[in-house]
Amino acid sequence: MASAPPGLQISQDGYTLVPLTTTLKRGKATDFRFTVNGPDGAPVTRYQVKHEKKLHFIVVSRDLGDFWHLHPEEAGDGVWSVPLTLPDAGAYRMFADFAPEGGPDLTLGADLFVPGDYRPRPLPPVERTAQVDGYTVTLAGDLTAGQVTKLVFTVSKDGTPVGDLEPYLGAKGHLVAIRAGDLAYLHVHPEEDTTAAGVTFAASAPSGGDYRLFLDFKHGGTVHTAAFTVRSTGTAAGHGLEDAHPGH
Ligand SMILES: [Cu+2]
Repeated sequence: MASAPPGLQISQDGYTLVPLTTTLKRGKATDFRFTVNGPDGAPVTRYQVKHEKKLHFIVVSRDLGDFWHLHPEEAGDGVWSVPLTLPDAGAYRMFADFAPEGGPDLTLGADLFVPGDYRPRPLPPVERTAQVDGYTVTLAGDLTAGQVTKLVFTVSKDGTPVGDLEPYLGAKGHLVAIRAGDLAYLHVHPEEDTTAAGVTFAASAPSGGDYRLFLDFKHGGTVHTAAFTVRSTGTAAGHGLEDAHPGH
């Protein structure tokens, strides 16, 4: 059996994600804590550094309308701690993206909940351009099921390409891609750019269907996040998702 895409499991290869709480109060700043327990059952304390950090912590609302990319601090004894405020009621997915020392690259996922009246938002339509904080970000390239493809993002402001993006996590940008419907987490790798104006990634979609892409880039000392809905072509996993989106 082919292995599942990352992010769908709370436990894999002997490593288990253990949130110390999974229910948060709406709008309340929380010291969110979790451990990754290893094959011996104890919290992992030694990690490899990937993209300048030992652990990348992503939270999305399950409707993919909200996204956070945070870097928790080690509070000691393998306990990770991060300030987290979830503004709306609903269901959320947390991801821990890491590699234990001597262990595999893993992305484990767990659900979080905020009680209250919940109105899920529809996935935004497929678009090549996104606006964020006064920047316009344009996407070139496509996702194709079962193939590695290049995605190139160009950032501009007031109609002029931004040529002086600042390094963020060891590259000119950081990309997280998540499949709509089950929140599978794609492995995406930054590529060395041959052109100054673009930020390039190599991505591989496990199936056809819709994905939400979150590009973090740094400019003016601030990290900005541009989000795109992208439809992957092809049917590597055989879903026939085209029929599930009448009107698109
Ligand atoms: Cu990170």
